[in-house]
Amino acid sequence: MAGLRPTLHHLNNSQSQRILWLLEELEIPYDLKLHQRVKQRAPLEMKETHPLGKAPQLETGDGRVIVESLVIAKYLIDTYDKTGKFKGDGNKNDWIRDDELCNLASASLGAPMVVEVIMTAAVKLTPFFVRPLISLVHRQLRRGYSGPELDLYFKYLDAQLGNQDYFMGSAPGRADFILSFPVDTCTGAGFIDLKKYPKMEAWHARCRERPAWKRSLEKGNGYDMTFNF
Ligand SMILES: N[C@@H](CCC(=O)N[C@@H](CS)C(=O)NCC(=O)O)C(=O)O
Repeated sequence: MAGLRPTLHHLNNSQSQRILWLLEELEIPYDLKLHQRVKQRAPLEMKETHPLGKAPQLETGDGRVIVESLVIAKYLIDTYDKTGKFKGDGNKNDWIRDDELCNLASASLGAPMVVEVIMTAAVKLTPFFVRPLISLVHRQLRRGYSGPELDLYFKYLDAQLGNQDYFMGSAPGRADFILSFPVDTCTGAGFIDLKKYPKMEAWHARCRERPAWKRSLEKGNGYDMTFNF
């Protein structure tokens, strides 16, 4: 299996950037198919490889197409990380912590983040004469739900880092790759101020300084998470 060359179907300004980053960290040969958003959505051609038509999609080289970022990241690390560099450095940095943080990133933190994404889009897309009303609803939702929830999860993540460089120890693990997307979204779109969470801010900067991250940006087709549409 490890001899087979995977292909990443990648979409600009999307969560598949974290899979591209992981592929660069693994330093394995892979093919990259770049897809470009059309009116913010994935192009129809992405349905040629998987009926959901979303990114990321990973073709394994033996004809299988894997979807869902958590599963793709697990497959890549299980298959290609032969030295265990990205599997956590032991003690409490084990698979339970990895799974907890990956699920927190996707399900728990994802919920208030999606509320912010939808309400931000709704405010921008509604005609100007109803915009004050939608803005009011957004502010109320932010005050009563998404704001406190995002703060809860970012505070928790800040504490989880402790004195570690990465969530899985001295090197990034699956949880770090997976968390990068909600953190990029929440900071890029201004849903949270990362300065309030100093360890998270340092972690974010540390991830962005990694040569593999920089290479992933060069190889991709854009990663603008500011939601300026
Ligand atoms: N749960 C999936 C989500 C896949 C997904 O929704 N991808 C977005 C990119 S962030 C997408 O393709 N959006 C374009 C569209 O739905 O048209 C995962 O973890 O990979």
